[in-house]
Amino acid sequence: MGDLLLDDPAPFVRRLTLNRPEARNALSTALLGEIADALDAAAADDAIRTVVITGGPKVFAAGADIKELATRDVPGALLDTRVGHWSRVRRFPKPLLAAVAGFALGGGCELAMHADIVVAGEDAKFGQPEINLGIVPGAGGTQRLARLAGAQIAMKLVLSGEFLDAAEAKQCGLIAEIASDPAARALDLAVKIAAKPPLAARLAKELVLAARDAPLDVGLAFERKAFAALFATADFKEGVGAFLEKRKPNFAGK
Ligand code: DAK
Repeated sequence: MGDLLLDDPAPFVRRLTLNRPEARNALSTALLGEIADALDAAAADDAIRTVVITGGPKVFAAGADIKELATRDVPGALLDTRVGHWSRVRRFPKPLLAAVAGFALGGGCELAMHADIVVAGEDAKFGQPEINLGIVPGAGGTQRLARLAGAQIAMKLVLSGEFLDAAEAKQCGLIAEIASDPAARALDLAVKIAAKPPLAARLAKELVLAARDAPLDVGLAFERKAFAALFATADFKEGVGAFLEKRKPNFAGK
């Protein structure tokens, strides 16, 4: 079996399962490349509307592969192919969910933060312990953690290497939900989202990301345009028609 397992557990839903238990799902460059390739493929496939990424029952991902990092020098870090892999993960345009059980550390926490919705198990632990290795987070950890959880929590994690448990992660807004079975709950949400009109879902994702990253005026202008554009879609007619005819909508993504 490979380090990344792909399956489609429900119509329109693809699941990516990290499968390097012997290395605690450490994100080797090869594995990160496989994740980026899988997301690119899902982005290009009309039969996929949402993606769920998950790990094992005890570890989501323990970060970059420290054995690989051990040989890194400055030019190697600057020219690292990982940078391109991470930007492909970041550009994935469809709703991306993460189901986190156990440890999500370093690059593993950064991977979870690339998801649009994170569902965590009660035993989940989030951290950016790179400081213990003499480095800092390199895949957006300092920036995303500060934006999602606030500067105080980001400072605490990045400077001390301490972890947040699931309840703390929920309280500071790092995750959406805690569930007894995070994989099942994330799949449940993915199925629900996959039944929504895909064009509206993609724009909704972009808009909420803009709320985090762009000034309010820019975000509001973008929302007005996206809102108007969606009136031109067949899915809008289908949604309204289904409501008026008291039936379930069937969205085609057109
Ligand atoms: N890399 C490689 N191997 C790992 C690993 C990792 N991150 N984490 C665990 N392993 C391996 C261990 O070496 C051990 O291997 P063997 O000795 O059996 O050969 C095996 O997995 C089991 O590990 P443990 O015995 O430690 O397992 P436990 O269940 O007791 O503990 C743990 C699980 C996840 C709490 C612990 O393993 C742990 O603390 N792991 C390290 C976590 C960590 O420090 N993560 C930060 C890594 S640095 C970049 C962008 C981003 C990054 C880099 C570059 N660019 C854009 C250039 C990111 C950097 C990082 O994430």
